[in-house]
Amino acid sequence: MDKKNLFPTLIFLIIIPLLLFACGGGAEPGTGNHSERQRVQPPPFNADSAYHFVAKQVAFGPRVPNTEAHRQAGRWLAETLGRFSDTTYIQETRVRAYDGTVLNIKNIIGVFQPDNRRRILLCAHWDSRPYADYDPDPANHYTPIDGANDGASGVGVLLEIARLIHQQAPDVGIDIIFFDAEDYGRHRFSNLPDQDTWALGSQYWARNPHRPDYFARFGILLDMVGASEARFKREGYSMLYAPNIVRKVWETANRLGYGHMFLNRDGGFVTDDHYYVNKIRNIPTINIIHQDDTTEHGFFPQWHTVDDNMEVIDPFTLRAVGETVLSVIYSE
Ligand code: AHN
Ligand code: ZN
Repeated sequence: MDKKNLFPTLIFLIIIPLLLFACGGGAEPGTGNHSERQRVQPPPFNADSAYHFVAKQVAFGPRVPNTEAHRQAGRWLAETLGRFSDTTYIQETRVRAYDGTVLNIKNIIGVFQPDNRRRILLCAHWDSRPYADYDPDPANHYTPIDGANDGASGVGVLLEIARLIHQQAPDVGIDIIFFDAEDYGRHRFSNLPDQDTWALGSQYWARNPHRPDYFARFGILLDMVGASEARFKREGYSMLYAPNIVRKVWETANRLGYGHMFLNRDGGFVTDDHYYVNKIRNIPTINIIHQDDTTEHGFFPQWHTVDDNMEVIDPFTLRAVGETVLSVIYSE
């Protein structure tokens, strides 16, 4: 074989593998466009660990402000989050509830990588409702609830995320806030006005952040993220204030195989902690919240009843939400 005939062959031998390599690198199976690709593979979310964190909170009894169970649960949450985070803040204050009751409350804040200027806020409420005012039995209308799903589920998922980012740090700084007194809103059968009666802990934090110049690129609130058959629709205020974050999170869930739970449908507007984080602190924050239009109140069937207990909790739902949030923070 003479040199002239060998040249085109050599070109092909060199160029073809190069082309294949270049294409292969850009088309890994299961990944989407560049903006949503993983920077680092997130650690595996342990649904049993998250479930245990939910059960542990519920075991203290209803976490209603000014009760012993609330004090004990608050102490345990501060200790547990404090074991995982670099810095912990306990923000203690008194707020006035809609009925005039003065509540001793505690926002519990865990900071990871305090010197990182790129930050993501993750939050949930840790208190439980003082009344089961949607219970089918009127005898329970003033009974405090376990709030296994309404409250403890979001905190459980975030404690598991805290445990994991402590082991393997993502590229961004994370702030985890457990807000108090979200669920002391006006009783269904009260004649008092309802304006701003919910989310008292986040209203306080939004006006008095743990660091005066606090800012995050975006925030994610988890509320009622543990019931079996949970369905998450695009919540109204989330779409109003942070539509691109909703899109990012829903696309991530879909890519992970949870498209049947994160529906591409609009839900209602829910006055929840994220509303005040958006409105007062101007941090674009979404709410991942179980909405169900077959119930009269629009939430999961046991909402604000004495049946919102551990029986409602399904580790599969905790995992779907936990994996999705983890994937979002490790791709940031
Ligand atoms: C209202 O019903 C106005 N807000 C519901 C927010 C909430 C209660 N989240 C959990 N419990
Ligand atoms: Zn509630």
